[in-house]
This record gives sequence, structure tokens and C-alpha cells, in this order.
Amino acid sequence: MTSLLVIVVLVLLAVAVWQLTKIFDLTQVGGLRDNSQIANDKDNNVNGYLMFGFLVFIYITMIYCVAKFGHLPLMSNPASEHGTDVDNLMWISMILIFIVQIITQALLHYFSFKYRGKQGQKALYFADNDKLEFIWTIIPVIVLAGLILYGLYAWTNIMFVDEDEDVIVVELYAKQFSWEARYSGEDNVLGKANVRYIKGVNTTGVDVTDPNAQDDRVTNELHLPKGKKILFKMRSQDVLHSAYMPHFRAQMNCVPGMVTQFAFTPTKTTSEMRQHPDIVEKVAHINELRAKKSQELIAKGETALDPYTFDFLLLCNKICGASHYNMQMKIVVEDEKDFNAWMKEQPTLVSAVKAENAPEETEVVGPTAPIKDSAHAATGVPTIPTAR
Ligand SMILES: [Cu+2]
Repeated sequence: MTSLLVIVVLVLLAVAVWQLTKIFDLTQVGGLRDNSQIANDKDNNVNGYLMFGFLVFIYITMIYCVAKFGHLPLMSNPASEHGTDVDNLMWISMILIFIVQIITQALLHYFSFKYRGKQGQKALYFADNDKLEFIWTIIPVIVLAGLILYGLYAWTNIMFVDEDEDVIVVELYAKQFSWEARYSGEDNVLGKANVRYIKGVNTTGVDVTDPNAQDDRVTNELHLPKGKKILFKMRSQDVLHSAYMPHFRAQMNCVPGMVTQFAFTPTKTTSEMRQHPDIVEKVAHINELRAKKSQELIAKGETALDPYTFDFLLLCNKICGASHYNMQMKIVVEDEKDFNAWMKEQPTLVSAVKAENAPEETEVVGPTAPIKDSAHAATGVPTIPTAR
């Protein structure tokens, strides 16, 4: 309501100023003032110098933004093998854009000034110039072709997964508004899945009767071993999501009804990343802001904020609904030994389903035990093959 009142007051003020200028103009009628609608030399000079003023404004804004916000884009210290390629591509593109815009803006504003209108001066009729046109066409063609070819080369390299390569297959399951990870287990093949199988603890809709699903493990935290290639298979339960792992320079859409994939090799563990100077500086800055906010909260009698520690995150990068902003999952990168130890502690999905369906007194048996509630297996629901 306050904002509406402020807007109304501003509009009324603008109308009042406009009316006042009209009255002022009327009082000047008959004076020595030039009332012609055609620009004279003075007008053209003013506009010419304003062009220069605008150029200076653009440059100052640019320098200010680079100095103040330049540290925000993730363009150094990637945590994946291919991350360096993405960063290089980004650096080359940004530097080229920077140089080109500095030169073209200067030329544009300089010529606008130089050829500003002058009394009695006529514009020169200039039909065309093949040499000039050739130069300003061929330079962008060469630069853009180089950028596109380099980009395509980098993209093909990043997306290529050798079928015989030793990779760990992990499924990322997206839904409004959380993530789940499904590990393919010892056989490294994911069991079939379909949204119609979702029931109780089987939140990812895995066909628990599928032999490949017997050793699948579903977790709410994504653990990855350092130095091992991970092949992610993405699925979505409801709408379009996007699996975004910024520190690994990885992103892929999660589309309902199909499986998409992305593979990368983590090169830094979470604890190594926490010790990196860039991250140490960022964390210190965030905690400074949090400490200030905590003081305000304490003054209001509320609880203070916890200090922040760095963690890799899997985020959703498609606006998928009201809580999209909070759709994230923690990623822990660790040494292979720690990863294997963690993996051993995770129960298989089949054993969890069995425990859920078993009578209270029955104990959970091995992961390959037959499934009691396999009624859905006979429903003939088509499954999405998620195996490699
Ligand atoms: Cu989402």
C-alpha cells in the first residue's frame, strides 16, 4: 500500500513539473528566445559533448562493476577435470567481448561527436565501399568461427563418455523440491524405474523386482570419490528441473519421461576445496555478513545464525515452482577409501522396501532376498531403462 502511495505521489509530481515547464514556456513567448524546432549549432554541440559524457559514464560503470562484482563469477578454481576447459572458454569469450565493446563504443561515440550537425553542412552521399564491408564482415566471421569451433570441440570432449571406461553410474532424481541420488551398486547398472512404482520408501520409483535393482542404493546426500569418473543419469518426477553443480562446471536438464546424462571427474575433495585461498576468502566474507546479521537478530531477541562452512552443492537451475530456490543437495567429495566406507553403510533400496513391508518382529535379511510385496511387478507398467 505504501509503495502504491509513493508511486501516485511521484506521478503527480511529474505531472506538476510538466505543467510548470509549459507555463514557463508560455511566459517566454515574444522574447528573444529561439523557438525553432530545428536544432542549431549550440544544440548540436551540447548533444555532441553529451555523447562523450555518456561514453565516460559507460566506462566508469564497467570499471566499477568489474571491481565490485568481478570476484562473483566462478571462473577459476574448478573442482572437475573438464572445468578448466569451461573456464578457459569463458575467459576467452569475456576478454574478447571486453576488448570489442571498448573499441566499438569509443568509435561510435567519437564519430557521433565528430560528425555532429553544423549549420550549412550537408551529409555526404556514400553508396558503398566493398573494401570496408569486406573488412568488417571478415573479422567477426573469423573471430566467431574460432570461438564456435573451440566451443564445439570443448563440448564434444566434455560430453564424450567411453563405453569401456571405468565409470561409476549414479542417478540424480529430481522432484519438486528435492533431489535424491541412486547408486547403481556392485553391478554398476541401475535397475529400471517408473514413476508409477513410487510407494512408501521407494521414492524414486525403482522396479524392485528388476535383477539390476537389487544392489541399488538411494541416498539424500551425494558422495563422490575424487579422481573417478562419475556418469550421472538424470530423471525428473514431475516438471523440468536442471541439475546444476557450479563448482564442477556441470549442468544438465532433468526432463520428465526421459533420461539425460552428464559425466565428470571430481579433482578436489571437499576438505581440499575448503582450504583453497579463494574459498577461505569467500567463507570469511560470508561469515562477516552473518555475524553482522546475528547481532541484529540477537538485539531483536531471536537466535543467531550458524557460521557457514563450504560445501559443494547440487542445485536446481530451472524455475520449477514456489520452493525452487531451496531445491538443493549436499555433495561430499572424498578419497576413494572414505567413499567406499560410506557406501558400505548405505542400505540397499530393496532391503529398505523389505523392512517397510515386513511384520514388526521380522528382521531384515540380505539385499538379494526375494521381495514380499511385488504386486506391482505384475502390473505390466512400462519402465524407463536407466542402465548404460
Ligand atoms: Cu527444480
